[in-house]
Amino acid sequence: MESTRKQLIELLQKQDGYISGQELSKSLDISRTAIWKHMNELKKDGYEIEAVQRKGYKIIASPDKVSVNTLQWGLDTKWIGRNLHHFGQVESTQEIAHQLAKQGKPHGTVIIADEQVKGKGRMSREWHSPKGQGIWMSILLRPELPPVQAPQLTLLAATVLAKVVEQCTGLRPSIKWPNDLLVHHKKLSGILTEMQAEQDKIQYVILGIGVNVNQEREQIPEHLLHKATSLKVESGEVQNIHSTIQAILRQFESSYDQYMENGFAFVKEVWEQYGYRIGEEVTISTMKREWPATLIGIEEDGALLARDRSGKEEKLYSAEIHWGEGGYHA
Ligand code: BTX
Repeated sequence: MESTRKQLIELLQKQDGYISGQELSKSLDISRTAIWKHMNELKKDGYEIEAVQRKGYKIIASPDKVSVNTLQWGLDTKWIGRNLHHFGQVESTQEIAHQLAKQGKPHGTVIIADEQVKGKGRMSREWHSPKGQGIWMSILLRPELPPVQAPQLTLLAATVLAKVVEQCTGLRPSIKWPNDLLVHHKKLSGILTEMQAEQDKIQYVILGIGVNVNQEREQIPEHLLHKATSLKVESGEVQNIHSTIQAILRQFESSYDQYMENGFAFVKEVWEQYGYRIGEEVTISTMKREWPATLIGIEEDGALLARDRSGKEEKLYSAEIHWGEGGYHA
């Protein structure tokens, strides 16, 4: 049933003009009544389908509804999202992605939920993921890379999100090392990278992406108000979630392929164009200490480069950046 509908959408999509019920029923080997029933289901999914006598059917608008059909409709990617799972409510898309990875699902598998009730941030922090208001998505990757290079994928994902946000809304986000996307100093998006690896080989990486899209200011929980924002709050416009997801997937595939072919240099370049507080003094903290330092940029391997007040430069692989009074950080 599901796959017939998918084929039906593909046939309608291929067509510039109309396609007759007869042609559809022949291609799919089902009756005209069955076609008509499927059309009604598509309409329920939010597709606008025009039916003209003696001409046939044509899709005139795909819905602003997130479903496997709407996400795959017009998604012209080679490997990302070809295998796509969509859920209403889940605990965390990361957990589902791990299960699917262990079942052997392919590189590029995408898991999307409308709502997460146990959305995860880094270091067991929570990620608020309210229903239908954002992008809560995990991408399963099976890169042929040594495990030490996995953090580069986080930086790559951050550049992808920055580009898409800029293209879709005109807002100019910045990336706080390593992975927060900020607009007007508030967090719009977060990335959580989890990896399963052996000594020198990655088995898989789950790249978790959370983007606040259509929350109104009043809908952001009190405890996050001073540090979180959404595309709607910043742009003043409701954004189409499913086309934003498609834009992320397209951009991700193209950047990932480029990275695999040419290495990290171009990611570094893009990252530094969006880099937050580069050239400014911030407070850096690690598990062991906290000190003021000027951010210089990122290294060829993705590490953060900072200079302390004595002029000494240091490469950091794991640290938090703070600024402002009271060491506030997003
Ligand atoms: P992080 O550890 O950098 O950020 C988590 C912190 O951000 C929280 O402690 C909280 O202060 C703040 N925060 C929580 N929710 C939000 C929000 N919606 N917007 C802005 N700030 C918030 C960032 O971790 C990584 C987030 C990845 C989320 C994705 S969603 C799909 C996938 N599934 C899953 O469970 N996690 C990932």
